[in-house]
Amino acid sequence: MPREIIDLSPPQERAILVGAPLKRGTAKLLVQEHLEELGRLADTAGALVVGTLTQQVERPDSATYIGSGKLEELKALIAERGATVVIFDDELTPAQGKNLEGALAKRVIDRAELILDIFAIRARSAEAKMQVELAQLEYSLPRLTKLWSHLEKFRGGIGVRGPGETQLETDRRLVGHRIRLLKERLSEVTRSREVQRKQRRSQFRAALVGYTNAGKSSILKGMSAANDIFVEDRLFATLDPLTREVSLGGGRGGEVLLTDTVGFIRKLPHDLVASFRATLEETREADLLLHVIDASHPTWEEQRLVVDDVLVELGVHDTPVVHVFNKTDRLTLGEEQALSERMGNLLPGSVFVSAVQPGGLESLRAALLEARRASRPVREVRMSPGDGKRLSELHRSAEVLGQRVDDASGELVVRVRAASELLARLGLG
Ligand SMILES: Nc1nc2c(ncn2[C@@H]2O[C@H](COP(=O)(O)OP(=O)(O)OP(=O)(O)O)[C@@H](O)[C@H]2O)c(=O)[nH]1
Ligand SMILES: [Mg+2]
Repeated sequence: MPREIIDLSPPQERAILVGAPLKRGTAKLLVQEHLEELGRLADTAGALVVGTLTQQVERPDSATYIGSGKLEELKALIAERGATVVIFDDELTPAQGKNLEGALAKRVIDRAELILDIFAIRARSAEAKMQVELAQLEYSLPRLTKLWSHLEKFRGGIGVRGPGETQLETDRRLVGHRIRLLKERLSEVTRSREVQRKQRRSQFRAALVGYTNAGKSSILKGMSAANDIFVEDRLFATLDPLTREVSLGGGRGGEVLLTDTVGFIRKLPHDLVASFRATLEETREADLLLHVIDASHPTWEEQRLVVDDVLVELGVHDTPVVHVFNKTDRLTLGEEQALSERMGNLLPGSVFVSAVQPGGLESLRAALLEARRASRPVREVRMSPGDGKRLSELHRSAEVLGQRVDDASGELVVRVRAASELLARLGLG
């Protein structure tokens, strides 16, 4: 007799997406694209999208974000599609979230909350888990009353009094306590990471940054020929930074360190950016940023600006950037030519690659080799032969290509490829 299969997985959430951009903003032009991306986020979080609703608002209603007519429409749509959750593309205030939940009798979340959810589901390392929890707590702090109204519903029952102000205060204190604890633990992790980083200080470092799903991990995989790198056609496949040594060819010392990082997205919650700061420290210390762009994406230009904004928020806007247009295999030859001509003026130095085509990363290799040469010029420095301290520092932190004694002066002449800052620090610049 066939055994009965019991499905223990929780029922899938059925989501309705709401996009309500401001009439005077530019987001209204891209509302469909933004909802499509929100749909991908919902899918990544495990929900099924059963409907969408849009409205252009003059300014958000302070109580319910959308107007009362739209709210009725939303109610009807929820009933018709059997929705279990409503997801707003725009940021809701704690009060709006609470009011909407009251009016719709369904869970209501916004884009930021959805992104936090996804990070929570996908975090693997202890560090990423702590960072996500910290961001979630920071996000929930001003919304604690809302959480409580949930719990009240669960408790149900007539005559059960809601938590008074005292309970709320206790909660705030507990959350505050946990936040402090997480911050302390995270700063310990940061310290040990710093030690690791110092050990690799001498090498040229490039960091892959960019919009989620642009192909950062695929590029690291292609460049390092590693097969343990996780690539997936979902948003936020990567949360933890991963650094690999990549050989560029071109002889001895042709290696650079390449770091893969978490992707960015529109309206990335500030709490998340703040708590991932430690992870993104790798980005901050890089000699070069490789800004990876999905050239085949219809809104790549907007994505590029989003990434630029986050980089400014992280304080890394002074690091040199090479724009890497990826997925060119999805463009026609004509499209690729037109793009490269346009970028020749707009973003000189851009490279055009495909992470999945054989040989598709050669132009990036060349650009890296060039950037490395430029930032680590070969120089001859002179010192006294007895200056063991500086000589050993050069061997440790730079690449010594040769050394000889100058017959005339008796000085030691060292040919070295080194960062100018290092030579300056040693008084050899
Ligand atoms: N056609 C094509 N697909 C690519 C290329 N590069 C990456 N992809 C695909 O794009 C999807 C995302 O690639 P990832 O390398 O995971 O992207 P990522 O930037 O690391 O994404 P996150 O870690 O989510 O931020 C995967 O399905 C890849 O196979 C490319 O050059 N051409
Ligand atoms: Mg990735």
